[in-house]
Amino acid sequence: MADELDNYYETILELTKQAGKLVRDRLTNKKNVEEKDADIDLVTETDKEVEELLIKSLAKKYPSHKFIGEETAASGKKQELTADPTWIIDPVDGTMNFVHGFPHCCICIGLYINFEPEIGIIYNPSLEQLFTSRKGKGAYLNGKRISVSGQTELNKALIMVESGTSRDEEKMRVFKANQDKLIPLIHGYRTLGSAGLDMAMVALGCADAYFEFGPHAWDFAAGTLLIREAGGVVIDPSGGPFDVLSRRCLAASSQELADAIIKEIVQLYPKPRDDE
Ligand code: LIP
Repeated sequence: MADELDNYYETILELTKQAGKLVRDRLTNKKNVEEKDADIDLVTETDKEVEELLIKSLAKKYPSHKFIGEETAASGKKQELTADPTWIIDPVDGTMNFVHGFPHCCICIGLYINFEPEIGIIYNPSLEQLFTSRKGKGAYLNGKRISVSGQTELNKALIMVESGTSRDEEKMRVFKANQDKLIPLIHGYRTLGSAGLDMAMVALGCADAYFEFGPHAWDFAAGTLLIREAGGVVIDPSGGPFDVLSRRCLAASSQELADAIIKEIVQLYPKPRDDE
């Protein structure tokens, strides 16, 4: 199995760099932008082309593998996670940033086997930031080992948040309530417009926590392993075990900080789940 995982890792690294060139070269180009579920939930031809490149190449080399992709899901194809090796892909995470030429967007790729993450890759090609992780082997940025900050105190924490890609009334109410509650208690609120990059900042130790209600498995899959391998925690925002299909995530540099955030925030349970 170790040799197989080595092979998977080398393959996906090469494909990620190929895909990253498309994103980097097109960041400031004019784009064909379509709206998905909301007027701020966007997709471009590059999102689709990157996902197709990754899935077609992986499927050709590993025909028994399964795939969960943001744009495949958007086309209506049912997405399910089984024990089989499953690649969970967000081809351009932070599409709104990509549309604006704002260089904070990334390719997120997680490989799950037996429902557990084995490989997590987050690549921002515009800034040449390649975050990599393998189960039990640590977390890296451009080949250099990284670790979470270890911050335990809420009043010293920089917290990553996102307002999301929907203007859903309940989601906006909860987002504002949590913003109003937390801002007076913490060092600062920051938003990059990409769940993947938010999670990468926690793994890098330059942010101390991230939480969000609403994204999908493809937003969370890679960052979950990256943060855990960097020494952090990734759990459900109510304190229970993390469920990659739940559309809910709380990542933190320590369990103490996660517990402090849980005490303060209002919960939201986005529907439908990714497996509904
Ligand atoms: C985005 C996430 C972001 C979230 C948005 C959206 P996309 O991913 O990275 O954290 O707030 O709702 O899901 O749509 O740009 O791939």
